[in-house]
Amino acid sequence: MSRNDEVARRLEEFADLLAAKGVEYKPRAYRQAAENVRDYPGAIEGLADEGPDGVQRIDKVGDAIASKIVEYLDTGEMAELEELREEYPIDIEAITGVEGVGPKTAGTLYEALDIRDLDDLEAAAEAGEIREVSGFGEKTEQNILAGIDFARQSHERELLGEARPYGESVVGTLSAVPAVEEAELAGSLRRWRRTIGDVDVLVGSDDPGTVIDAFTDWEEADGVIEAGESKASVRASGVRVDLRVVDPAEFGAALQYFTGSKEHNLAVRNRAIDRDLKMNEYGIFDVSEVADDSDQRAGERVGGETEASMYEPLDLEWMPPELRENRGEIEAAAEGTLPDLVEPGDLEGDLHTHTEWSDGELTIADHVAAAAEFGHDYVAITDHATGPGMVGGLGLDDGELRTQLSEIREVADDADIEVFAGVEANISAEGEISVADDLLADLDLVVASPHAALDGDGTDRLVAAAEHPSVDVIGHPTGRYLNRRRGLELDVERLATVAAENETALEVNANPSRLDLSGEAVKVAVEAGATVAVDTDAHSAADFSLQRYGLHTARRGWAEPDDVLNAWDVEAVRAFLG
Ligand code: DGT
Ligand code: CA
Ligand code: CA
Ligand code: ZN
Repeated sequence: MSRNDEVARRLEEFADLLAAKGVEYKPRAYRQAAENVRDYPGAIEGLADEGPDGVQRIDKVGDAIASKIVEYLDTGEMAELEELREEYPIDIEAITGVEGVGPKTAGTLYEALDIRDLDDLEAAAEAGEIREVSGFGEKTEQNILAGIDFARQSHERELLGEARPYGESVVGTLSAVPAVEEAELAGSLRRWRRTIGDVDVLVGSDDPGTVIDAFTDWEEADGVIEAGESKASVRASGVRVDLRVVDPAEFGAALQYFTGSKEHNLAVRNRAIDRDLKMNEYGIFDVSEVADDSDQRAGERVGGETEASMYEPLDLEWMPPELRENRGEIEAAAEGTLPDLVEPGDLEGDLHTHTEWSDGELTIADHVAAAAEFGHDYVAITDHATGPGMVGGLGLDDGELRTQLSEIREVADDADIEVFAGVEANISAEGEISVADDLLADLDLVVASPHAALDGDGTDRLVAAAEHPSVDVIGHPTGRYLNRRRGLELDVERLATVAAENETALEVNANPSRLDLSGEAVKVAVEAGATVAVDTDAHSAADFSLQRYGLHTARRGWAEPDDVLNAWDVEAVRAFLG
């Protein structure tokens, strides 16, 4: 986390705690300052070198706030914030994550009922205590109760796309330490799960002390939670990072164990028990001759240096981490029928992207150049059409789309890569497409996405869209935003069957806030014969690199290169688009 983000977070907490206390106006000033600090393009510590006057060059940062920022950068604390935290010892970020509960309400509930966290809030709501507080009623209490589970999920689990860069950074740092023989991510991050409880890192080394020191000195760590002889945990930008250092001879066993999932490990371990083998984080052991197996390393060791050596004695092929969810991978590994998963290098293009014509950043020419620079052979320009869900004049009407189409053709003539002229049309609640049929027919590629009425069952409307002769891709099918909005419920199998019949692809939107379809849904879709498209929905040059999150999500859905439209070459894609 940049220091700008760090400062902004503290100012936001300041604002919330002031509001909890019932202070007026000031919270707003702190919040505006926080926003501008976060958006300030330079490093705030550079400004702070000149003292409070330097920091005040940021808009809406007055002298009081500027002094607190400088104080924080100098000492690591804001004394007044610490006082407020003592006065209101509440997890304000978690509590205000419940829909309808603002900081002021959180303050009132603390004063009246000593509610400090989500557990307290839930208990009080269940006991009917909240409705007794003045200003609250039974309805409010029910709403709070209904919102707690969702808030809990959002609060506790970090998005894959936020946690992964920290994980990679720490593995990079540790790999550079000479005492480190091997360093790898483990846990849900290695399995590319869409949300992450904590980051697990595993190192093989004969000198754990040196590794632990390097880890606790990692420059992105905000603080050390605990540090022992072979284990340590730090916090980086609100994410907990757990390190374990193991004997290099046992690295494979530990990697297998700590990659999980728990469900996968349980099923594999049962298979071991059936064969008189015992497996744990130290290895896999033949215990048929062992009477007392309280010693974890008892018996004859038959594997453990590499991960594959943990599976071999069980007659199992090595399984890519994305598959390890006990969803049939163990049976497939036993039968030798594991999928040949799509690989990062297989993707040749991106079929859902935005330019400045709607809400993207770049001109068409610059956007195409950025796609080529990223390494793509083709890119589709799919700016938003106007229609349901497009607020504030965001989308293009049919006339504007026609004008854009001719400009796309001009850019395409001079481009080094293939450019598909497209649109992202909206699917109405009734399943209609928000662009005229003759225009749709003139475009190379039509992405149709739901952007409004994103609750309830969406299968019928998406089926109708998939049957439209010009629609090529259903964009972010459920419309979910992880931790924020559940999106549509779908009968994926029915949708995928119709999509397969109509040569319509289903998107795996790679944006880490979406990852829509999910891995589970991809598995159902490809089994039903549908093709998926792993697209970034890029709005800037940097966004092209988000594709890997979609790719690994598709791998979690057992997708092979044939199942993925943009793993095909340009002629094959053109044929699919018809
Ligand atoms: P997370 O952190 O909630 O996103 O999910 P994981 O899968 O990273 O889980 P975590 O961090 O609690 O533990 C890392 C791995 O360690 C987990 O995937 C499997 C292994 N593990 C942890 N606890 C147990 C356990 O009680 N039994 C077994 N078989 N494996 C465990
Ligand atoms: Ca974990
Ligand atoms: Ca962990
Ligand atoms: Zn889009």
